[in-house]
Amino acid sequence: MQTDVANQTSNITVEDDRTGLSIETLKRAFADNLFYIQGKLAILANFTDYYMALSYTTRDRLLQRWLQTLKVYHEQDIKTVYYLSAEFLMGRHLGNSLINLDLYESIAQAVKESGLDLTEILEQEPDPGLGNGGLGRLAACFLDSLATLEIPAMGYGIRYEFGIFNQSIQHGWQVEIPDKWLRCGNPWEVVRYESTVQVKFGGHTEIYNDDRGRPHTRWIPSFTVEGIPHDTPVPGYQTNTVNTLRLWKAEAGEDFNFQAFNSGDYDGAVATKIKSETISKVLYPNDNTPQGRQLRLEQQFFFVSCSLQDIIRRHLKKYGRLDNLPEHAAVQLNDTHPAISIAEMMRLLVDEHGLFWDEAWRITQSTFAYTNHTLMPEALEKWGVPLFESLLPRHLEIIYEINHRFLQDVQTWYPDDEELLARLSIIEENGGKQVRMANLATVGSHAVNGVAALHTELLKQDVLSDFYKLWPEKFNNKTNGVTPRRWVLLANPALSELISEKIGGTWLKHLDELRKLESFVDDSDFRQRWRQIKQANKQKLADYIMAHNCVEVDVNSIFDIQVKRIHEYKRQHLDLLHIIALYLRIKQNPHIQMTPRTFIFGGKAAPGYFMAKLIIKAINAVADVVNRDPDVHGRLKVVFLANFSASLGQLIYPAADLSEQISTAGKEASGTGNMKFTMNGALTIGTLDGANIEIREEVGEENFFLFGLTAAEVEKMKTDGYKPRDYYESNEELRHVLDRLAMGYFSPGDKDLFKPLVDSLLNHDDYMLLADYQAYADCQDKVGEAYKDVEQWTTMSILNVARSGKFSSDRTIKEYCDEIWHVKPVNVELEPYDPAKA
Ligand code: 4GP
Repeated sequence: MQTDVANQTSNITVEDDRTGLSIETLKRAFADNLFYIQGKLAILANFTDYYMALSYTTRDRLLQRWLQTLKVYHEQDIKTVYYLSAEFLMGRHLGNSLINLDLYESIAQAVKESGLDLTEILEQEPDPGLGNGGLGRLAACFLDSLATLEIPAMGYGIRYEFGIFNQSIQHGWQVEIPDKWLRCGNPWEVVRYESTVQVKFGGHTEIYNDDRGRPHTRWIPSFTVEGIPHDTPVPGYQTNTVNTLRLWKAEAGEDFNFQAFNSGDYDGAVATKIKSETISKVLYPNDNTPQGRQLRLEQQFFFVSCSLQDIIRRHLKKYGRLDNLPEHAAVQLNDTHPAISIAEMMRLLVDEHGLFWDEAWRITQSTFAYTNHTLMPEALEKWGVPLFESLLPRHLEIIYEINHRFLQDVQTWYPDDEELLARLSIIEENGGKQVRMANLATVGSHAVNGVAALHTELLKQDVLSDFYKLWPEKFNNKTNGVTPRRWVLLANPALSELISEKIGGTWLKHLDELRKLESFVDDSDFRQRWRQIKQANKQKLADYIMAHNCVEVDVNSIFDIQVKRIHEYKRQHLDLLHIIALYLRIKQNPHIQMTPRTFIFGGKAAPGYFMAKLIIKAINAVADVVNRDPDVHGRLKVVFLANFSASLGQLIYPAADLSEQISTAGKEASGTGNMKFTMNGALTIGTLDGANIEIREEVGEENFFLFGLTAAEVEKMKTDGYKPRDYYESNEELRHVLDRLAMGYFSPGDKDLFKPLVDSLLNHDDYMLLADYQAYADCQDKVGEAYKDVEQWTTMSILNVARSGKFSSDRTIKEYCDEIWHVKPVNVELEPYDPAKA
């Protein structure tokens, strides 16, 4: 099936009107695509048709760069980054592609001249939610930066048919609805059937002798699944480079079994097909918590095996040998989800390509690197040995062999330290044998990194401390970043325009240049426009809230926002305790002065996470009471925005005055929402956790609202015996707040509804809300005061943006390139269209 590009040439060239950029050509292409691709007459077309036609128009322009990029990569001697991730939360493609191709203005004009409005068309695109939260979105920001920096790179993942569920709020509760994002087709993917791969599962292994009588092991699987690549172009910003995101769809080798069909067994005839397709059916909706289900391990192995086979196939085609793989491929493991790669690479090299173990191990270790994204012990992935054995029998053998050799080395370095061996072992022996994926990833990689300075330190001191002692040189920090193209230029066009007017447009590729804004901080015209832009962004969000929540909010109030996954460690309920306290202050003293606030929440809870779902219900219950109480008199509003997503984020971040980053110190690995808020001029109220620490260092402590225990204090308090009830007893306001919640004040008709929440805080409070409560409330009072000084607030907002340059994912990616991957940019020149060849 495969065609060899190098040996076949044709004289086919593309037409100018599929690549031309003039308004006239764009209009014609748009109309043509509506007619010929979408099959619609303009008078009968709906917005989805327009969206599709415009996407194809844009994709044609992308394809020219994409194919040219592939050609250059094919011809040149390069090293490529392969980013393996079970999640890619890409966000909508159309707007981003237009921005990166520098086509936004022309397309907007072409669409306008066609009698339509671009922003309305952009809203039609389903947001591809192939990720849960921070980890998946980071992968998407990284792909944007890799392409922008002209680094040869490929993302590898799973083409889930159903992404993260759509969240609707019914009677205050989260209800999950399947996300049928592919229902209307996906104009951004190209299916590459010719590169289909076979993935084996189950069965057993056996020893056989080769022609020369040497023994080898082979794997006899019990079933095989096909992986079909679906490629999406990933354009860089203002560059010709368009990289590829390759997502694998699982299919059965044979669609149905004719024998079974003919004998009337219709279910049996399609059983294999259903079993195979289930593998890429749906994303597990858990963030920061693994779900130890067989299907999840099947998903992980499926995309890993597809991707590694693909990498090896292409490498062999180009170089004909494997010893030089590390010189041409750097594979990054995005958390432990793809960690089975270490064993699969060994299997492919040893069993399928006949390399000796030591050589295969050298290649594996020098090719792979591993990023850890969480310190929470319960989030470290482990798989039961029996499950492993039944699904991946050969991999279990290989893991035992890796472990055996590794522990032998450790024994020579640290003789007679049984406990050390037990901690380092890839196999956990206590309470049912388990494979520890973080240990496998660490042993099999040449670099291990955390995602913010504190997180990396804690990895070294705590979670992976034994490995750090063995190999200090393996460990390094790569503080996360976010792409300013999506999160500022696309999300906040008015602010971007103002910035470019003042300092030129190059900041979008060199975010440190934002520092130049500091020289305008006293310019009153600039300051006024800064405020007007924020105000207009707040109005847009207010309109959205009115349309979706039927709540009227005051754009002159502080927009105090917490959007992220709902998790106890992120402490949305700390925010809520404070809101209840403010409300009770008003009830006690109806004339109390208070800076008006609009508290806005958004985020999904894992469907099986009871406490997180109860927190959502509690926010909505408090909102119901507060928003309806006439005594409040415009001082407080509480809003829970349903179905938080990348696209909703683009509306929310630019409208924020205050960014809530209030996790228990030591629990949030980095955070990336914190960076998006900062870049859009919100001030942060936050703890010394994750990247907050570095944000505060950059923007200056006077421009950041800090509160709370440090990670070391949290640990110390825990070891000394933390008693949350003491805080309850000694703090009157806190006591009232908790009592009201527990008594059913916010849940008439079900007075015990929030008791589990209160009980958990009083009896365990694993995330130290009560210990941090007063510091948080005091800090919030300072925020309220600060907001009254409009001029001072404006200065702080400008300085936050001006000093946010470090948090561009371009900076992060440059560090990965220089310190882990050792890759260089590759320039892609477009070949000019030659009408004579047409
Ligand atoms: C997240 C971390 O919780 C967050 O702090 C970090 O910014 C993000 O990864 C990207 O590094 N982890 C997950 C997860 O999303 O599922 O473990």
